Amino acid sequence: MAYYLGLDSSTQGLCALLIDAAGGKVVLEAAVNFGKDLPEYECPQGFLAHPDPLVKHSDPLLWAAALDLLLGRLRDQGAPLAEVAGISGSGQQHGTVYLGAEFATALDGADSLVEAVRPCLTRLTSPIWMDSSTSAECAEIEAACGGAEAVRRRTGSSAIERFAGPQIRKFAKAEPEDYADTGIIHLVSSYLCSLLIGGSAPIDFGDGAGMNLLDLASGQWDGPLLEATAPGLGKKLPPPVPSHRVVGEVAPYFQAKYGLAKGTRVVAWSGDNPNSLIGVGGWRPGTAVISLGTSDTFFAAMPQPVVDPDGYGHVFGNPAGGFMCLIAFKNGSLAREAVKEQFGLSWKAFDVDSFAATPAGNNGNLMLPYFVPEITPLVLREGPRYRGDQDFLAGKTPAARVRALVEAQAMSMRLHSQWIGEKPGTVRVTGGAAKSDGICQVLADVFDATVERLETGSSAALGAALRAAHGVGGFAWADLAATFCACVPGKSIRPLPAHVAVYRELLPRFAQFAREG
Ligand code: XUL
Repeated sequence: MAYYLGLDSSTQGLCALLIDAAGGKVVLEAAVNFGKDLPEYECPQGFLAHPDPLVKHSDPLLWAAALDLLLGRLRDQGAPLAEVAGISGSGQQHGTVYLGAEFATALDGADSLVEAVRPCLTRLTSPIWMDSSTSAECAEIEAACGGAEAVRRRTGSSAIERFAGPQIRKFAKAEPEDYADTGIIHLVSSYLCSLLIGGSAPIDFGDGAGMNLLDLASGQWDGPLLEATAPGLGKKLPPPVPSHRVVGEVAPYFQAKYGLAKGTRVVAWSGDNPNSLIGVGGWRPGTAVISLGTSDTFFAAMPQPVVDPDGYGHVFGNPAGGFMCLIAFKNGSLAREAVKEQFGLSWKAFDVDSFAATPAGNNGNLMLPYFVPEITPLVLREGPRYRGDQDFLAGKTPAARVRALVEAQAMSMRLHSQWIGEKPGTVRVTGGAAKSDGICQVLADVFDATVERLETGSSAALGAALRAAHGVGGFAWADLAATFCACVPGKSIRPLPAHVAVYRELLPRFAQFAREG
């Protein structure tokens, strides 16, 4: 029997999912929570405390410790590790790890991953995707490379605070000696992949595109951007490779300690969003994915790397080939919870009753739900804005406020995803709020697309396991998606033509309000 293992190192933990690809079954799952299981690293929510709220770093040793702990748990649970044929993984995007050149052989003869990595670190902490402290560096990089649009055209994104390039520049400027001592800079994904193969692993196109350094057209590091970012950077980055590439075999360390078989192949790791695209079955254009979480995200496979003229969306490599877009909205569950709390509503009152009590289009009552500063569109002055009748403005109609919020979230996603060119025929919705029929009906009507719902809780880990099965076992994407990413039967929601017409008319008015907002 050949099993495939997917690992997912997210902001707050590391989890594993083992599949039997031929049998079409998830065999087992296991997880480590950074705060609960490894409190000594002082990252209860996945990052270290820092007096500047814009700075968010984590401890790269924590991620190494978690890998040892998780594999130990799998072994102790009796997971058939000796029968694993292939492994791949997922890492939170954009985080960087700074190491000396000796990292490539650090695992030889080591007793633990932490002890192997510790002497190699040239920077003790790793900036992660939540860091937004590099606005100056973004401006410098854009100025040196012909402006935001030029950077966008080449890399798929404007220079973005959390992306690896601006973060590397900040380090090179602030600590030039430590930067000079740095022989290899890894992403979280390629760092953990390196540990598994006992060498320095390449960076895949999926995660590499989140660095402001990869030329999307050629799949190579972009010379002028490397130069604008930091001195000698080209020599410190691992080579970029397609995401399906087998990059090595598990190191003897993992054979001796956890019983993985010699010859177990490792497929390049990728970022959590590219992995999730695969894990929810969105590998080919036509199906978009909306993940309703703390932040909401919209992502979809794209045949061509078109870029967002407004600069909010990102283009990453699609692990199944081609490209994917990703658009993130900060006011997701955060805003839904704020409205629920404001009116003391139960989830039933929010999710069900509010939609029954109000019509599609909400009698023209509109909201811009900026409970926290928004990134898409960029709105720094927080606080929701309202437009509508007296009772609505006075907050006397809680159901209308709920509908206004959900319609605003859906219309904003529709407006800010139009640049990808293709209107999806199907939208797959995941995350906590996907259980609400009311929210899903609004999404179906605003997008004029069938909404399908998925049960997968760990889409990134599943995506990684499916990528291992594809890259090592040769399983076809269509077969893997049909088996592992089927939508929940009887839970799909079709658009209602009368509602579709209402939103078609409302959308320009909402767009105008958002522009004035
Ligand atoms: C995407 C992003 C996050 C991280 C962490 O650009 O910053 O989704 O990948 O999940």
